[in-house]
Amino acid sequence: MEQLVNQITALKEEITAWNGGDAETFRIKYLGTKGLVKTIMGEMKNVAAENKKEAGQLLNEFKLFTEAKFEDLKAAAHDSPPATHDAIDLTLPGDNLPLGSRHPISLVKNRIISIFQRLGFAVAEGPEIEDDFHNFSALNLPENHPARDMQDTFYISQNPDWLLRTHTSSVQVREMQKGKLPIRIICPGRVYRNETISARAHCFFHQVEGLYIAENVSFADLKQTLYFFVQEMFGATVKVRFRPSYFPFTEPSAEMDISCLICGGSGCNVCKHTGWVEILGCGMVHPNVLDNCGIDSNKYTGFAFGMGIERITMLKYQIKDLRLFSENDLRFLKQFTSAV
Ligand code: 2NL
Repeated sequence: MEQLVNQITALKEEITAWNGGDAETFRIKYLGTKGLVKTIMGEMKNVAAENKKEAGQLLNEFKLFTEAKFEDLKAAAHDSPPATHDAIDLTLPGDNLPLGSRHPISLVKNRIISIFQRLGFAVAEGPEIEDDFHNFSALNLPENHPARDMQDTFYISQNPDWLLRTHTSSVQVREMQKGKLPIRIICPGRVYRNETISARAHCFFHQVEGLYIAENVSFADLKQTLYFFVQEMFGATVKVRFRPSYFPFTEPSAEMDISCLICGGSGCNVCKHTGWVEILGCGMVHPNVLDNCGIDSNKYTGFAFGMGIERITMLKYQIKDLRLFSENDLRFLKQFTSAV
């Protein structure tokens, strides 16, 4: 055993100091079928039974050591120019490093953020793994509401109370619970819904929600804020309209349309010949939601809205298939090299 240890130590020193030639010469000498590694492996049969385990480990470690040295020699040969290489021309320009570009979702998200920041909205963020209260209960979604259904929500199997957030409203609930008023925030982030993937649906997407709570906040404030937003986002000539809608967390609720960017309102395929395209949902925060989050609904009112960033991006760039956003095809991504 002692002899084996000594032999291996000596061989390791020899290998570390190796300058006997190229990687192939090394391989033949140490790792070939008649190489020294094979030979020394043969020593196993002379090792006493009680030392076999230790010897086996030693030999194995030695083999790995030798193989690593072989890989190093190969890599070094690859990195260094052949001996006959001409002198390097230091006057040549360097290699260009390819520049990346921002993802279109990031570009549009940043644009949305900067528009709302000019109106005094701060950005708030929160966890993507949420509990039932922040994602559903606080938002006036009754226990048996279909949105809680397994079909829509990804639940975390470890704990039936945990789920992947289905909207960033949960971040706004957390802000409201802090109790610092007034609140004027937007919440960008990734959200998850259990949908079959297609050109129009994905199991995750990105959202920006907004919330403004203070005394005397009215629906007129909501309309003007969102009108300002679309003008900054899509241009001064864009028109808006509000249609009545329903969300459990707002009352009254509305959906906002903008005049079709493609045909300007005269009717085309994009707007399905209506002249209008839907871009977001909104409404006055339901008093139950304020109460659930510890805010006095007799004193305070607020408005809220939510939009899908993918949807805004598709409208802005006329992108027809949602899957392009998550496939990471450079031919697609390279088209967005400048800021929006
Ligand atoms: C949509 C519609 C909406 C909200 C989100 C909200 C949040 C709180 C309280 C009340 Cl904390 N409302 N958010 C309100 C109306 C619509 O989203 O279509 N999103 C993609």
